[in-house]
Amino acid sequence: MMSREPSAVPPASTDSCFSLILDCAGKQLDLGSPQVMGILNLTPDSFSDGGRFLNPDVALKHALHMVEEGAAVIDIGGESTRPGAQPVSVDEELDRVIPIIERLAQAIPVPISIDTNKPLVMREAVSAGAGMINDVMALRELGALEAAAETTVPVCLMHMQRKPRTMQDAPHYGNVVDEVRRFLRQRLDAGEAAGIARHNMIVDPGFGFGKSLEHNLILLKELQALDELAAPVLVGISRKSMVGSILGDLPVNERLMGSVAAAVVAVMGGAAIIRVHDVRETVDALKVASAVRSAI
Ligand code: 7PM
Repeated sequence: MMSREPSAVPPASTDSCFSLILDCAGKQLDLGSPQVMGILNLTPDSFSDGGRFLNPDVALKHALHMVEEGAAVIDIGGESTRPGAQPVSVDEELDRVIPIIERLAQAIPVPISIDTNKPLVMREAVSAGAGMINDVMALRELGALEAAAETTVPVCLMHMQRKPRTMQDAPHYGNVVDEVRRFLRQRLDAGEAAGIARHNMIVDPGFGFGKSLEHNLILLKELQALDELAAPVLVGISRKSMVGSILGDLPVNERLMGSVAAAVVAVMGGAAIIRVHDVRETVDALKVASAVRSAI
């Protein structure tokens, strides 16, 4: 057991390696046991006005539902960081997410995570009430390190080989675990140099981001190798193509069981936060995994 500042959970009662409670702009995220991050649905059917603006009532209802199901944090993104997504302008991203964050921050008791790589969106989202930054570019955009440091909220640094548009064109590694770990260590160091507290940084191997099925499987099998970074690990596998491929090219709406299985494997490998679409099912499965992990 490692105790890291700021600590409030007695080590004997915890499952994860982190007796750590993150302060997400006044709302707490307790990583003493594995937690679920619910993905706020921003698919076209939750948009009105020809698909440009999200209907805040639909978003609020979905977020409240996920909180009732046990989500400890809600992730919201303007879709610009999704693989293959059309890049959206900063103004469009702000128009999409800021009104939702303002509403959600008042309405839900758990922190809101903003999925963005744009410095201005980070700043505006935290001003609007977001309590965490989720950056699939790991703060590599110009000005992102400084913006994240100034917000003082926790940041998730994700590994991605190349850029979303080209990342799945024959991804290649010498040793995928070593290379992902080295990248994340370098981004933790860059974050710290920019003034982000070590205890406010989370790492994520970025399943599906510039990785073949074999790369994803090795990373999941060897997840424990990231413990060396002494940062909480976030894992996002929910409904991803790695699950579909393993199950004989199952379509995205039939990947629940496989996604839950992967979440359990990740928690047994030490993951602290699991990012998912299906909150209730994952919360139940993680309670079982966590109970097994903390058995003495
Ligand atoms: C299409 C393909 C749409 C893939 C959306 C995706 C992660 C993330 C995403 C992750 C963190 C998805 C992905 N994945 N942020 N954002 N970790 N930190 O399946 O694995 O949601 S987008």
